[in-house]
Amino acid sequence: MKTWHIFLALFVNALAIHDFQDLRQPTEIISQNGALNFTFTVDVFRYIGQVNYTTRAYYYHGVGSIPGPTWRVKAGDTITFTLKNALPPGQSTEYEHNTMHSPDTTNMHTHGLHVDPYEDDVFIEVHPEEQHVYTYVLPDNHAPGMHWYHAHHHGATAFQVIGGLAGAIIVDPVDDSIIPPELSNMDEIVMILQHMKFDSDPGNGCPNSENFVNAFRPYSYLEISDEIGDTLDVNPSLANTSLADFYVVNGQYQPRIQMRPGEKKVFRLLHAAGTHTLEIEIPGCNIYRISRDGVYRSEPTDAVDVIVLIQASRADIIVDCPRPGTFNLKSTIDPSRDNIVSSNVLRYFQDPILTIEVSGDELIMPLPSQLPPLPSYLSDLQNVSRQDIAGQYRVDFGQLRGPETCNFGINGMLFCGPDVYDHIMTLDTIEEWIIKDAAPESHPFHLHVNHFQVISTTYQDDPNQIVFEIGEWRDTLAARNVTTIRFRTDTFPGVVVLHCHYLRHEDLGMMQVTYIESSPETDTEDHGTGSIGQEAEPNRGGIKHSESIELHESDMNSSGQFKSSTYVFFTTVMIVVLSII
Ligand SMILES: *[C@@H]1O[C@H](CO)[C@@H](O)[C@H](O)[C@H]1NC(C)=O
Ligand SMILES: *[C@@H]1O[C@H](CO)[C@@H](O)[C@H](O)[C@H]1NC(C)=O
Ligand SMILES: *[C@@H]1O[C@H](CO)[C@@H](O)[C@H](O)[C@H]1NC(C)=O
Ligand SMILES: *[C@@H]1O[C@H](CO)[C@@H](O)[C@H](O)[C@H]1NC(C)=O
Ligand SMILES: *[C@@H]1O[C@H](CO)[C@@H](O)[C@H](O)[C@H]1NC(C)=O
Ligand SMILES: *[C@@H]1O[C@H](CO)[C@@H](O)[C@H](O)[C@H]1NC(C)=O
Ligand SMILES: [Cu+2]
Repeated sequence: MKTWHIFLALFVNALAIHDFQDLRQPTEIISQNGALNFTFTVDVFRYIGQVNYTTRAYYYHGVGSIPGPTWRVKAGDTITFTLKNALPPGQSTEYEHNTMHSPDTTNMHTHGLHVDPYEDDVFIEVHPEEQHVYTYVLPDNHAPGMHWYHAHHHGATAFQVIGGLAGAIIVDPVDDSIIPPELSNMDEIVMILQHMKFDSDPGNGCPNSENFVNAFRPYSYLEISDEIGDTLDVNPSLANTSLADFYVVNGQYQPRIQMRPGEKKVFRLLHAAGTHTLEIEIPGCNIYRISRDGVYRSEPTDAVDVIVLIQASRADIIVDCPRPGTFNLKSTIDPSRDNIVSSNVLRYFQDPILTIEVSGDELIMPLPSQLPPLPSYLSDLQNVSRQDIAGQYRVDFGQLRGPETCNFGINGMLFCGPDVYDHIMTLDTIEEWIIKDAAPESHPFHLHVNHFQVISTTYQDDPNQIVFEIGEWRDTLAARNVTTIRFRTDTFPGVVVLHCHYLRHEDLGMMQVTYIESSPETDTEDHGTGSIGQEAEPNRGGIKHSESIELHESDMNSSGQFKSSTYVFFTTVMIVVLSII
């Protein structure tokens, strides 16, 4: 695709950012001859814009920016990435597990990339004055698409991502000819949506618990900063004191773009956040979705009214506005979608987020009739037969039982540590998982390294499949009711982390580790440290959780439902496991 190679980020720090300025593209770092070798330094940063505040940012060649520069690579490339932590030492690093802690310890996660989990290892800790070199080797058949990178130190993820430590990763096709000419003729515009919140909103907490921290609600950056014990002075200064809660695009408040009537552009939307769900509309313009979470559909959708962007998700959309005028890209809360999106406080209204000025001569641009094909690791799993499914697992998002009723966990438990595997899989086989969420709010389920295909759902309130589509590939899914997913354990043995991408829940323990073995029972790699618990299996480095939480085929009927007796059994097992712990 034709890219806007606009390298204006050098000026970002020097210029005040006013609304209705032209949208800038983040600086791009582009691979050459199959290699991308660069360094980011995490340091204190004063963001200047609709609000001025002190946070942390990625510095590239001495220039800090929110969001960080875009990494632009191709399948088969090697990314040699040095992450330096230049934050001042001295903040407390003592902490309790599954609490918000260590504001100055960081690391890197490549959200959506299909790479070795021992490189994309979120348990690496880069402390102040330390550095780590990550070497990501993209497989030769990596699908083209947009992903993102963000800090992912358990306990500091929400704080650092909401604070701005995030940016885009674009995987371009090796062979441009797989992009249909109708698409390659369109300008593409990266739009990274980040949330800036400096007011306090009591929201829905857990009134009967001292542990008020776990509920679903948007927290202000100041609250999270207080809670994590950050000693850096955020010192926010708002340009408009009535405007303390807003989204920015590529770091800009209400920027604008120009288009000609009928012109089609590709907007690459990235929701680089961990709280809200956005419902993006552009009244007066046509929207055709061509990908989600960095994976192309087989063809563009028909024109759609709304693009739901849950936490962490991406959507590439083709947009055209037939008539001259000014049009708003906005996030709405339409009551007709109350049941569809989720009846909680995490929906978000902002009009506009960005404006589109349409003027000049009309352009007629056709839509592509088909989109680039998917690689073999994303081959359709909807019709595979039952005997081809090697493993099954269930991820049940819910509240813990017991006094701390506000704590959310997975399968009744909080995160147990990096070396405790809740499910073991075999390389190059097909897995079928059930994602269950009984709450009216929907926890966003995220799986590391491996995209998954949505197979079926019992959720009946979204017949037009606005939030997710049966058959599509995702890396983050709004969990509703009972949804079945499948994926192939392709290429990479090792740990597979899963967690809630309402990032505060992740920090507080809504996370698990599963594991892909090279072959059944004969894993020869030894990467883990195996320090937690008894019965460590030396070949694997870690230990496996109780067998009883494995899901067996007989537990599930053909529509992907759990039998209620099984559920009661699981619940009992969980309570026993918890009381042992
Ligand atoms: C990456 O660049 C650094 C600094 O120029 C150099 O020392 C290092 O050898 C390079 N690494 C690779 C893998 O090219
Ligand atoms: C933010 O900082 C810029 C640059 O120093 C300054 O021009 C602007 O007045 C500041 N805005 C507020 C609201 O303090
Ligand atoms: C300040 O923000 C409020 C709330 O968004 C808005 O109504 C008002 O017009 C803004 N004032 C200025 C001067 O921009
Ligand atoms: C899967 O099977 C269904 C029903 O037999 C059929 O309608 C559908 O086209 C098949 N899908 C694929 C991708 O083969
Ligand atoms: C959830 O699934 C159950 C069982 O299939 C169904 O009765 C119920 O209507 C579903 N709820 C929604 C909101 O779709
Ligand atoms: C599966 O469970 C659902 C909900 O309990 C039920 O409606 C359906 O009939 C069951 N299907 C089979 C094949 O048992
Ligand atoms: Cu959650």
